[in-house]
Amino acid sequence: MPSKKALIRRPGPRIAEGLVSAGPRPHIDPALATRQWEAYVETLAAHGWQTFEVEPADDCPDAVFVEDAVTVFRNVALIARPGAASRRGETPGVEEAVARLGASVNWVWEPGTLDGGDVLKVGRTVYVGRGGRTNADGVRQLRAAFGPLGARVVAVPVTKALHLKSTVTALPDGTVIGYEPLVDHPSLFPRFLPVPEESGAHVVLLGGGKLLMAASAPKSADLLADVGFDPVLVDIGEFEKLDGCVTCLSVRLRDLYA
Ligand code: CIR
Repeated sequence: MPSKKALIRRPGPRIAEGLVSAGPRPHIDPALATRQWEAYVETLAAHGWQTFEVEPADDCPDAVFVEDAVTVFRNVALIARPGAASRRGETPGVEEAVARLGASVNWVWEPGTLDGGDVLKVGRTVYVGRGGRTNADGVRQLRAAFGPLGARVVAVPVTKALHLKSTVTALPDGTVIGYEPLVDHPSLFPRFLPVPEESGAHVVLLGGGKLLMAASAPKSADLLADVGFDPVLVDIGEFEKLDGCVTCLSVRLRDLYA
């Protein structure tokens, strides 16, 4: 039975100051964000995930997007070096959490930058988005860290969205799903299924064909239900205003044993 452990990080008091990529600053309701986050965490728990809360990083408004601070392959946790300077203070708490769970820890070093949201694992293939947050040196360091562990690291240009996983994620059968207008090169993925909504491109695999998805993607959920999956929808509207998605609110650790 594979272990189902997930890191999460509670929204901090400065959540409303989180980075936004475009448009006017949205109004964020911190209390609503916290309620949405609690419902997200309860959904993970209801599907057998043991959740571990990373210590707060209250000076970092975007700390709730915990997936960006680390990427894990087998037993190795590569601590990110976030492309946005305001997010660099997020990593020490995440490092402590993964080490406590038994990971071997490695780091991305300057001049490399890498955000966990740019890393999509499909079996032993590790796609890494080279875009606004992850630079070429970060890609090289990811290759050097995970290649020797058996990963096949595939670099993917990302020019139309914040992170690779803002544009694509993968179904349990390995099919990559994405909202085509935001995907630079769909042909890089051996099996690619377009979905009709931007947030429909984001799925968290809960296990047993269940897919955690945003409530803002009902048509994509219908499409995936129609091919035999079981979407479980959660409202993460306050996080979507900050360019967040279901994937970046947790780090799923399938290969670590405490
Ligand atoms: C940021 O711009 O860094 C945050 N406001 C959103 C991060 C979302 N993370 C992700 O898509 N992996």
